[in-house]
Amino acid sequence: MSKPDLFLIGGATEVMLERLGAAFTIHKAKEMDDPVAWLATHGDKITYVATNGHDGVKPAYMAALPNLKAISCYGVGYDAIDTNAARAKGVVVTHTPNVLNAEVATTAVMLMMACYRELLRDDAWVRSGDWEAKGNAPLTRSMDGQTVGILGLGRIGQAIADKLAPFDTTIVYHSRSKKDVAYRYYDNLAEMARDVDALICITPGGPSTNKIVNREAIDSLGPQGTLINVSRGSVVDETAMIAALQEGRLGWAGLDVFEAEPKVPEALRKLPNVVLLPHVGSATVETRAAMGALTVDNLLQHLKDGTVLTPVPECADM
Ligand code: NAP
Ligand code: 8YV
Repeated sequence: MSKPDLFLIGGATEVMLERLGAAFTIHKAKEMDDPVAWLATHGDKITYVATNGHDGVKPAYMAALPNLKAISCYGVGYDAIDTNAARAKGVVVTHTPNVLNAEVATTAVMLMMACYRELLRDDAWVRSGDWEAKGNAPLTRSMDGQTVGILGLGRIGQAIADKLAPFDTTIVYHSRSKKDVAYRYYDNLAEMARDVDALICITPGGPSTNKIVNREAIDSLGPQGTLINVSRGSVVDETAMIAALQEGRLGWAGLDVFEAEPKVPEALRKLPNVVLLPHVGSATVETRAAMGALTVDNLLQHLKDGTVLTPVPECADM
């Protein structure tokens, strides 16, 4: 019996390719000169798609996949996939929640530590010979005992709060709804930003969070404040953030995600008070293996009995 056809958007690990290849005939968008043109001819035979949070599924691809059954996203964030359009076509969308909570939380804490303890400046102090030439590096700030505001106290937000506990932090949070937790809840983001030393963004991307960290929130955080973003670049008004960092209205920023990544504004790259990472929140061998396994497991499960393991909330009842 011939294997069902899978359209692979973006990359996949060797292990994923091996497991997928055993069950599906894989068609790699990345190896096609013109994927839309290829789909115009072959799209009707594709029943499964594997993609990732960054590439998602372009509307032009969706339109050319009339017999699609499931989209499996390698990542928990799925703002690059139009889940309503998928649902309307009877296509179930899956993602990879929970398996990356600890890793992304580590990345957030690492960025915060790097900002507070000036990791990059002090590394450069040693490498440049400044230590020998100028003496001890200037003092930094302690990360202990800080009040930290978490924007988006979901799965990863809670993991960040847990990882910060040994630093004797006071955790507060803002999200759309109050959670059943002991931390103080703010229904207003700017108000929370005014009361905290550091603000950590870990909401989904998409229209409801677009630039919610705006000039008002940034100015509320203030010259002694630290902004950490491990959510999506779209969540922070990047232009307002850069201006605030340049003018000393915001102290520091630790960023894993950017508005137009992998393009990062030159003005941001030049700033000394930022730590920049190339969207590597979940990017360890161990965590990517777990994400890859769940991405494939969802597809194999659907192939077996039409159910999936971890649907996105919008598709939970399909
Ligand atoms: P989750 O469990 O669904 O948590 C999301 C949180 O955001 C919830 O507390 C939610 O609470 C809040 N939220 C949603 N919309 C909001 C809004 N408009 N205003 C304020 N709060 C809002 O998701 P998760 O698994 O923790 O993942 C969160 C996100 O992290 C992903 O969607 C992805 O974008 C990002 N991420 C980044 C990386 C990376 O590599 N940097 C890796 C993994 C994930 P309410 O519903 O009450 O508002
Ligand atoms: C991935 C992420 O880098 O899970 C997410 O939402 O942002 C990251 O874990 C992304 O999905 C691309 O694979």
